[in-house]
Amino acid sequence: MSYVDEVLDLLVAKNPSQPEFHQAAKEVLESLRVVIEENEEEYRKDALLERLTTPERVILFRVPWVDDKGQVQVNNGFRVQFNSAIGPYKGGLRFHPSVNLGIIKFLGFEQIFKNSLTGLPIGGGKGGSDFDPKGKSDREVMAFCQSFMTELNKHIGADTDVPAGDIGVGGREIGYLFGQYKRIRNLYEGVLTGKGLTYGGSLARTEATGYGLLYFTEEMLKSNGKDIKGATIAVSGAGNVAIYAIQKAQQLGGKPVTCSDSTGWIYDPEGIDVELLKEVKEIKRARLTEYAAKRPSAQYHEGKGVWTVKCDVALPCATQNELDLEDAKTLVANGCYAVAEGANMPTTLEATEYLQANGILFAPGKASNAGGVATSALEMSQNSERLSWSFEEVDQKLKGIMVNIFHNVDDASRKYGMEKNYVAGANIAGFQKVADAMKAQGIV
Ligand code: NDP
Ligand code: 2IT
Repeated sequence: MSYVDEVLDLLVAKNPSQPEFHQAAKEVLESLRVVIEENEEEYRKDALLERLTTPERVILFRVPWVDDKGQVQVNNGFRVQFNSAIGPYKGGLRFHPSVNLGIIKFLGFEQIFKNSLTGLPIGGGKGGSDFDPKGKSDREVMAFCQSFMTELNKHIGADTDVPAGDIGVGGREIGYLFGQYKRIRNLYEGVLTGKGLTYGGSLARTEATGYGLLYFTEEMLKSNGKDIKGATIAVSGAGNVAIYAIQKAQQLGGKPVTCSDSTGWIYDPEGIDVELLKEVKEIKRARLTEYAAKRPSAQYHEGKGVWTVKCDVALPCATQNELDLEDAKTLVANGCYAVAEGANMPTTLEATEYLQANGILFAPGKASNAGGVATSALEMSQNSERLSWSFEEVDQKLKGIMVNIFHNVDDASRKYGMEKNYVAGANIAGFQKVADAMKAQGIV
């Protein structure tokens, strides 16, 4: 049996009930087959793939907090410190009821390669909780964040592990988490990114994932003789990534016509009104029905459906496995020519294969959504030198990083004879730096 197959079998046996982790590992290891086969015996002897797929450390903890009625609530807390070969662990925190160890492991595993692709010195990690911030008062969110950090602070630090936001964790949560870290550790340091601008945050970090997605997409389209200008774009999600993807798409001359949340979706043929969307989602934390109520051109539908809208480019920006084989068939039938992932692993493996087999340009999240974590690393740099760069400076660096990632991914796919397979290109390009660093550091 090939080394890749051995490791995949072992991984499934050793990590039961973690389908998302299996999915992420399968996609990466399948891509790496060509690289591993060049030197299979050495990789096997060093157990490089077993080490790569086993987290360096997994921290599980209880998060007790008191709700507004005086009732004690208990949630699970997680931090997976996956790989520190190329830098301190770096990756977001997700607060969502669906969070479990398998979800955090899939996200932490993806983060290793994504962070490597940025070219910056950051290792891979991820964390979170099954806490649901929806419908909670500010005081409840603060109580939860303080309890979460009361445990997490023991395991993180500006040169050890630097968390940030993800689903359900935005500026409000990062503020409460930072305050509690500082209070307990008596340290004012860049232990979190995505901080507010008055206490060490970076300009353009809020916009970075969505903007970066569009910079990557623009470069990918350009290199394939297409243009974002004039393209009709279907976007899913209505959170941090989706909002700033829509904004940058409009700035580049594209026309995003959809967005969605966990209960329904909007089709707005005149183009999404970003200011209204921000007001509904960032300020009021309300449902998309409020967007439709204020926008005569918008149609609101319950449930799932953005991929049924005819589009040139699709940008899934909500959550994992939100674009399945049926959706992929609909997109192809409707003439869509590019799919770029803003979310982490939003496309199922079957859907990805179908899109690629039908000649759709497909950008995997670990490459196309790397702008968020890249700008987090820029926030770390600014914190270290105790300076703040201008919006334009950060944005220019972000753009340069995304354009570079596209070309590194494209070059890797060509080098291994898989031209335009950006999934393989991203996995191979991300792997190489991490594998070299792991080899150099011995058996640890
Ligand atoms: P947010 O919490 O800001 O937004 C998530 C959006 O997706 C919300 O509109 C949410 O709906 C919607 N959604 C629909 N279905 C689900 C579901 N089953 N689970 C969770 N959300 C759902 O998160 P982000 O925009 O930050 O993250 C979106 C995706 O992008 C995630 O996959 C994340 O891992 C990834 N990502 C985020 C980065 C960042 O910097 N924030 C960086 C790179 C990737 P509702 O409004 O009803 O909650
Ligand atoms: O998935 C991701 O890359 C993020 N949620 C951002 C991580 C970070 O450290 O900024």
